[in-house]
Amino acid sequence: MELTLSETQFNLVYNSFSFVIASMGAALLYFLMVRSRVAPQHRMAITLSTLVVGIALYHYVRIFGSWNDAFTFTNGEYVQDGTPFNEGYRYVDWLLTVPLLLAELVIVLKLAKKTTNSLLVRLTIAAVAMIALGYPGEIAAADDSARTIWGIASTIPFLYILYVLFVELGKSVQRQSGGVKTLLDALRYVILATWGVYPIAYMLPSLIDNQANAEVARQVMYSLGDVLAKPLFGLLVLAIALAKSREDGYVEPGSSNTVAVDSDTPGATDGASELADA
Ligand code: RET
Repeated sequence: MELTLSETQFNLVYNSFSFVIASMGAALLYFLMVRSRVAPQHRMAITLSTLVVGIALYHYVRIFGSWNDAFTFTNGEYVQDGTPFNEGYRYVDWLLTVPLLLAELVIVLKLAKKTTNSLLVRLTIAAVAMIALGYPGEIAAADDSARTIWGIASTIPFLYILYVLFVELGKSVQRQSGGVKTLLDALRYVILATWGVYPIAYMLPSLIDNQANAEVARQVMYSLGDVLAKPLFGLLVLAIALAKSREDGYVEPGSSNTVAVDSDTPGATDGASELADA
């Protein structure tokens, strides 16, 4: 469908994509730099975070380019008369990154091998089904019932993923030690809050009459969702991996006080942590 956007509408999406590119790039560098602070047995989760933001960086560069190529600035407005904007980049990105994000969560838990494998297989299948079923609806017209049908089909594996994370994994999370347990709880709620943004953004073209507004809101919401679900999620996974490394007594090679005692450590007072950090 041909859209006409005001300068402000076009730029809102343009700047959101630019913001995502900067966030993914910064996260990529950061995850590479902090790697050695994590004990080798917990590094796999950081590797996955690094891959996720790297894959997203590439896709957002392509999304950004596709957005620019799709519009021409004529008479003070942006008219969509160029190469069609390719929504496919986003779905290919999710196809790769969503299973990796779920794998991060499972791997950082360090469960028995059999349980880990079973969770990885089931969550990957559900994630791939959720995204593959969502795509035909995403590219359907706003008033096409295909949008609703594919949306509902995609919600079934989505609910299954939430069931596994909140019901099945609940017991494993409760078994983790104090600080790690709090972080893992936070991580699951971050998933619930940020992943919930996607189906809402998907529904906007059917809910909002003004298609220009719907398109802008959808792109901005997907972009913010991706920053929260990838770099922010990666930072929480990093915090868990660091807490577990500390519990395992890991000290970064070549540093005297990298594993500083902090106020989360049982028995440490704030004063003690300041001394340890000094
Ligand atoms: C779709 C289609 C409509 C129904 C549902 C959807 C869910 C999408 C989700 C995407 C998550 C993406 C993430 C990306 C981060 O890297 C496909 C929009 C339920 C949950 C986490």
